[in-house]
Amino acid sequence: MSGVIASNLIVNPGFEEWGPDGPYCWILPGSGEATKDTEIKYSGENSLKIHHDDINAFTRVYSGTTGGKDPIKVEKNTDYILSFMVRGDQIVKRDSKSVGARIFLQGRTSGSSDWESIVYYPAQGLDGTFDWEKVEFTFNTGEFNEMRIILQFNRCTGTVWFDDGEMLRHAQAGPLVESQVDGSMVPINKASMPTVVV
Ligand SMILES: [Ca+2]
Repeated sequence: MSGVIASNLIVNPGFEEWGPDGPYCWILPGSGEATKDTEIKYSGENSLKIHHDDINAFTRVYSGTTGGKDPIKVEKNTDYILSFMVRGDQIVKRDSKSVGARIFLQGRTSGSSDWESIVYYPAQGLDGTFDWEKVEFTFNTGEFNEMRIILQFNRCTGTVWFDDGEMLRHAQAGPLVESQVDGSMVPINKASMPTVVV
């Protein structure tokens, strides 16, 4: 597997695969209604649609990987780009503290059970009616090597759709390759560089 180039880290990123409990590798707790939409989608056959009639409803859709429980693995102190295509219809927030639609990213270090907030994007959330738009931001993983994405639709009425999620290692960091030192996945310019302890 040497020379592997980094690719999308999100499993089922376009909400194409669904099981009895929702989209494969996504978790759907909350009081809103999250469903598969086969008519309004950005690409493929399906999108994730969240609809609220109750302005107090909140929905948080959590990313996972195999089985929906494992976090997304990333490299520490590295830039990544996260994006989703998002569409909104008549989203009305309850008040100025309401989130509406936004992407919430959390991180933690392997072995820790506590997730910490990294980014809310956009901070003020999306509302109103808008056609498919790409919501994208770059973040640095810092000391975290595990990530969890939460698609939020909180304290608002209306409908939001998500499709085509993508989490990529930032291009400037170069592709990941297998280290000749210990077999881990590292940036290509560090692949053959042994760790020196002085
Ligand atoms: Ca799709």
